[in-house]
Amino acid sequence: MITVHHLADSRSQRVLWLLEELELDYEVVRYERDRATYLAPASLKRVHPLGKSPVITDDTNVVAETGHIVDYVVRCHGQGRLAPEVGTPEYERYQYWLHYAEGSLMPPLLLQLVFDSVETRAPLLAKPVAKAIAGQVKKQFIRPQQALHFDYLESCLAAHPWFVGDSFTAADVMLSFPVEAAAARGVLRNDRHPQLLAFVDRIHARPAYKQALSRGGEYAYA
Ligand SMILES: N[C@@H](CCC(=O)N[C@@H](CS)C(=O)NCC(=O)O)C(=O)O
Repeated sequence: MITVHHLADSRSQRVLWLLEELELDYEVVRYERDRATYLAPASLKRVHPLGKSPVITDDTNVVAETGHIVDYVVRCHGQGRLAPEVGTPEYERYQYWLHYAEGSLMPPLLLQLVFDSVETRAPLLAKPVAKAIAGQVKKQFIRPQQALHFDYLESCLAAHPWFVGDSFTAADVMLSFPVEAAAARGVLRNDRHPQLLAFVDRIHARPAYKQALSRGGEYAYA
């Protein structure tokens, strides 16, 4: 039996969704974030030393890191569903997206969160300097990098509804979190990213996505 160690408002929502898409049996153990630090509780370190979510257990296996979890679940329990056939060009594209989502796309979104908090949490006297530095980093690095990645993703959806092609795959589940976060934070624009915004609408309409929300409890991906 798979157990998902699910941190509130986190990437682990994707794993619940994947399990629902595959109609697998699983249990959810929910963890709340610390209100002040927004970090996971120490109890999550009893499952994996980093104490990050998602992490799943499957009998004696402890599987961490979203891309690895998605790949593991599809390989071990998918029975050929939600992934292209190994050895095909589609399979290579699928693998690319599984790595790209956390490896390349999340960092510019995370950097924005970090520099937003540099601005808001700076002590009063240091605020003007903190704002000036954060503003420069956002202007010169973070926003151009976000534009580079999200314009690229937009172009990838021009010919097909899903990232690997005409069929929905676990790569779409993997990319959902950064694309949803970008939509919620105003990084995506109606005039510039209509395909990505339509992708968000499409995934939200899937019955398995809605079922995963009811299994995971309250979820604010922004
Ligand atoms: N690249 C990792 C990131 C894991 C991660 O940072 N998870 C966040 C939740 S979105 C977390 O556990 N944050 C709480 C903490 O760091 O204490 C993955 O995709 O699994």
